[in-house]
Parts: sequence; C-alpha cells; structure tokens
Amino acid sequence: QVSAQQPAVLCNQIGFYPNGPKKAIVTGGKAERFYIVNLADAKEVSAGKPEGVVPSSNSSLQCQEIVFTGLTKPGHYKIVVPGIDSPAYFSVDPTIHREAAAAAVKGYYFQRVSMPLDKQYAGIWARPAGHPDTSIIIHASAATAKRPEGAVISTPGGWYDAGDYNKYIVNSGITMGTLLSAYEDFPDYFDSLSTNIPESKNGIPDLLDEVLYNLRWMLTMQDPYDGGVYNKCTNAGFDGIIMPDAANKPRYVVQKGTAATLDFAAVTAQASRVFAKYKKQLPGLSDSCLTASIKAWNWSIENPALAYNQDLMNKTFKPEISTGGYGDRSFKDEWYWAGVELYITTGKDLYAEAVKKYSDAVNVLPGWPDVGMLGSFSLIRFASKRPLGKDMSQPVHALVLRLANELTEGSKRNAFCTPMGGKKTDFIWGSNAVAANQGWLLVNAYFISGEEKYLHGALANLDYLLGRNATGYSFLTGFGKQSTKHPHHRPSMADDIDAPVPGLLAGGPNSKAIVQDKCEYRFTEAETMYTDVACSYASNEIAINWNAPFVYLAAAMEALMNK
Ligand code: G3I
Ligand code: 9MR
Repeated sequence: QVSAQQPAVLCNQIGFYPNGPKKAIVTGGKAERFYIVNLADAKEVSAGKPEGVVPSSNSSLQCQEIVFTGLTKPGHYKIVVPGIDSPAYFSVDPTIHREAAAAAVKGYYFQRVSMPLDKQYAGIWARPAGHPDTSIIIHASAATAKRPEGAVISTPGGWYDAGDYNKYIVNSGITMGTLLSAYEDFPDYFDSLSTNIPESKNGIPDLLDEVLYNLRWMLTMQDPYDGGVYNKCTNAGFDGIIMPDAANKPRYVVQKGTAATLDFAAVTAQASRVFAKYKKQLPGLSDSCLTASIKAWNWSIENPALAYNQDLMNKTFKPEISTGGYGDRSFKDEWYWAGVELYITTGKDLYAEAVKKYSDAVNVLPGWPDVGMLGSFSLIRFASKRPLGKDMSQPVHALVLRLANELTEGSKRNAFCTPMGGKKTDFIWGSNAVAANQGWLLVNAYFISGEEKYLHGALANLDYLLGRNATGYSFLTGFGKQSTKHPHHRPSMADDIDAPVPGLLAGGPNSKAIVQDKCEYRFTEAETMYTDVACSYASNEIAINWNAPFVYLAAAMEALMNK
C-alpha cells in the first residue's frame, strides 16, 4: 500500500478519454523525471518533470503532478518515474469506463436475495438462492390490529444492503432514486448497456430490469391496510460470515417510519413515470406504483415525524434488533423529495406546495439521511417540461452552481486535484459515495451551465475512485491493477473464491474507521485510513447506496465525454 514513505505514481488505473484531461500524482515529493511509454512498441511518447511539491491537506503526503492531456492516441501505456519501483498503467479509449459502468450495474445482480445466481450470468460467483423471505414475522414494534405481533407476511426478493444480509427501505430508497435518475438522465446510454442478466432479452433495459427486482420487493414492504412502510426486513442480529443460502435465522419486519415511507413514496412516484414506457411488458406496474406512492404520502401526513430510533424501540419491544439503523431523524428533505417526484409525475398542486414549503431545507449532497438533492436533480431534469415552471427550478440552479463552485475551488486546494478531499470532512463512513455524489452534483452543474470545468471536475472524482487517491487503490472490485480484494462482504468472504465479487465499490477512507471497527490500520490520516481487509466494515464494506452514484458517474462520463 502507498504511503509517504513509499513513493508511488497514482492515476486512474483503468484510463482516460482521448479528448479528456489526464493527470497522475506522484507521492514522496522527490521525483525529478517521468516518461510515458506506449506498451505496443515500447516507445516513449512523452516525458518531463513532475510539477510542484504540494503537501496534501488531508495527510502528510507530498504530491507532485504529471499532466499528459496531450496524449490522445488510443492504446495502452505506462508512466515510469525513476526511483519508484512500480509504474502506473493505463489505457486511452473513447469508451474507457464502459466495462466499469456495466460491472457496477451487474453488482446489483450479485446482491439479489431470493433467486439462484446461475453460472451463465454469475460465472465463478454462481451461488444458490439466498433468503426466500416468504415467512417474515411482524415484530412487536410493527404490530397493528390487522397484522398483530407474530403474524407472518411475505416480502421476497430485493437486494442485500451491503456486506450484511438485511434489507433496509431507507437505504434502498436513495439507491433506487439514484439509479432511476441515472436512467432518466441517460436513457440512450442505458438502452444499449447490456449486463448479461437473466432478463437481458426481455425488451427492458438491463438497468431497469435490475431496479425492478428491488422495486417489487419494496412494494411488499408497504402495509396494504394503512400505506405505511416498514423500515426493514432483518435478522435480529448480524449473521456470521456464511453464504446467503446458509443464513436461516428468523427474520422480521420492524416499525414503520416516516423516512422509510416518504423515501418509498418518492421512489414509487419516479418508478411510475419511468416504467410508464413499458406498459406492454409490465401491465399495471406503473399504475400500482403511483397508487402505492400516494398511499405512502397519505400515511406520512398522518405520521409526519415518526423516527426510527432502534435503541428506544429495543427498550419496549422484543426481540432486540441490532442490525443497521439508518435512523434518520429529520424529514424535511424526505418531504421535499417525495413532493418533487409526486408533483412531476402527477402535476397536482398539493405536492408543489410541499416542495415550496420544504425547499429551504435542501442544501447538502445526497446521502441516506439527506435525500433532498435527489428532488432538486429531478427539478433540473424536468426544468423545461410540464408541469414545472421556471419559478421551481431557478432557485435550485443557483444552489447547485454554488455547491459546484465550492467543489471546483476545493480541488484547487487539494494536492490530488480532485473535488473529493476539498474538505477533511469528506472522509466519512462510505466516503467513496461522497466522491461519487459530488460527481453527480457536478454533472448537474454541467447540465445547467454547459461549462466544461464541471464535467472535468466530475471526471476527476471518477479518477479518484479508480486510483488517483492517497490509498493507491482502485475501489471498484475487479477493476485496476491494485483494486479492493477483500471487501467486508459476506459472500466474497465465505465463497472460497480468491477474487471478490466484481463491480462493487468499497466504502473508502474514513477518518473514524479505527474507532468504529477496531481493525488494524497502517495509515490513520483522514485520506489514508483505509485498509483492504475484510475485518474493516468502516472502510472496506460495500453497499448498494455507494454503488449507485458510481453507476451514475461512470455512465455520465461515458455519455458526456464522447459528445
Ligand atoms: O450524525 C452525525 C452527524 O451529525 C455528523 O456530522 C457526521 C460526521 O461524521 O456523522 C454523523 O453520523 C454518522 C452517520 O453514519 C450519518 O452519516 C456516524 O458517525 C456514522 O457512524 C454512520 O455510519 C453509518 C453506519 O452504517 C453505522 O451506522 C453509515 O452512514 C451507513 O452507511 C452504514 O450502513 C450500514 C448499515 O447500517 C448496515 N449494512 C451495511 C451498511 C454499510 O456499512
Ligand atoms: O457486518 C456488519 C456490517 O454490515 C455493518 O455495517 C457493521 C456496522 O453496523 O456491523 C457488521 O457486523 C459486525 C457487528 O457490528 C459486530 N460484530 C462483528 C460483525 C462483523 O463480522
């Protein structure tokens, strides 16, 4: 692993677009020379002196820059820096991130819960079906007259959340909103992206087939009697390190909540309009989604601030539940997001009123507790279409440009020259999703302004995720010379196969990781506290809400860098 003591050459380990910016960072601070070699004929194509010696603001690394934007010829290359043992390898290609984008979509297939993953699709990672989830117990916290404690419901399918085997509505919500938005922003791209899944030939784009697998699960998480949505389908405690088909502890649905129900309302409203195109293949689906969404909205009006507080719940109800909380306590952003999606889909004034009422509360990047920006991105997408008027999208435009400018300014202060790391607080649990979501925001700034600096800022964060970062890792499993090999991911840990399940994005450096998971870390500064060992769930787990903005960003670059 890279450190200040072991200088390294760091760049996107997959590569670059012919017409795009190209940059590598050398750490150590003492490089005198670099040269780039074309691997086809071993000829030197470029040479020079790495520039500057800039101390990183997020660690003690000393960084120098190598810029080779002028290298436009497709091919395979290496960057050699005398004095540093390992060169950096990369390719130049107009569809350089296509395979990574497809693999990241396919990552969801590998997370499918209730069906076998057959060899023809899953290759060496084929496995039997995981949890059937057809006999799920109503937890005491979720009991109602019609569905009393101990009653059994069926809630099959969906994706495992992460390295664990539970299914959480709040986290599914932001994940689905991100993937549906990727489709709405780049329909042509996804219409032609095949991922070799069982549904590949059914006339629906593979991304939407994948989304559908989780959507059908989400729909079963709504109580048909009142419209409220359970927070999760879960074991009482986390499973051991076993394969999904060996995991057979009792599972429960717990307490309904406002965040889960409004996220559900947003997703189903958006799904209703996306799947309206496929009425022939999916008769009734679009309408049922809208009905479910409205029911969820109406339940939320009756229960406007029901937080999921697991500790509190455990004081009253048994069995005790200790799996992921996703316990959001502020709902303005959920109201706003659901309001936006319902308004765009239905054009009804009552939803527009909610959007106006909560618009002040929405000013941060997407994250599972902060979903407002998903609504704002939808307003940008539909700005010039009915039923939206200028007055609704204009304030959002100003906000997004302001945040995008902060990010591009931040990349000037950052020795790795990426928007990611512009602030030390970027390095939280799941920081790689911060990088990807910053990319999503920058793409929206590009949509609004047409200014290339935003597009290139987004691309710089993709470079970050694929290797131009202080850990030296490409964080997408299966991609890059030094990529994540030991994610905290139960199937990858338990399957006796060396290579991890591919197409999954690791959480990434986390300035609190060592106190959160108590694993061993060689490097403990904000941008270096990452370790590629399975023990490290605070820096090396994978999760559906982290893969989604990666899918968005990689697809966006493929669609936009070749225009
Ligand atoms: O609430 C504070 C906020 O006030 C503060 O500004 C911020 C800065 O660090 O921290 C916030 O709390 C953090 C919280 O996430 C919200 O971002 C906690 O410190 C942090 O520990 C917490 O991490 C979450 C983690 O679960 C532990 O609960 C991650 O976001 C979340 O992605 C992760 O999700 C888990 C599921 O529970 C179970 N399945 C796996 C999944 C991925 O690891
Ligand atoms: O595997 C769990 C992971 O998905 C969660 O993100 C993490 C934090 O909630 O917890 C992991 O489970 C660990 C548990 O919290 C403590 N005992 C060890 C478990 C990992 O094997």
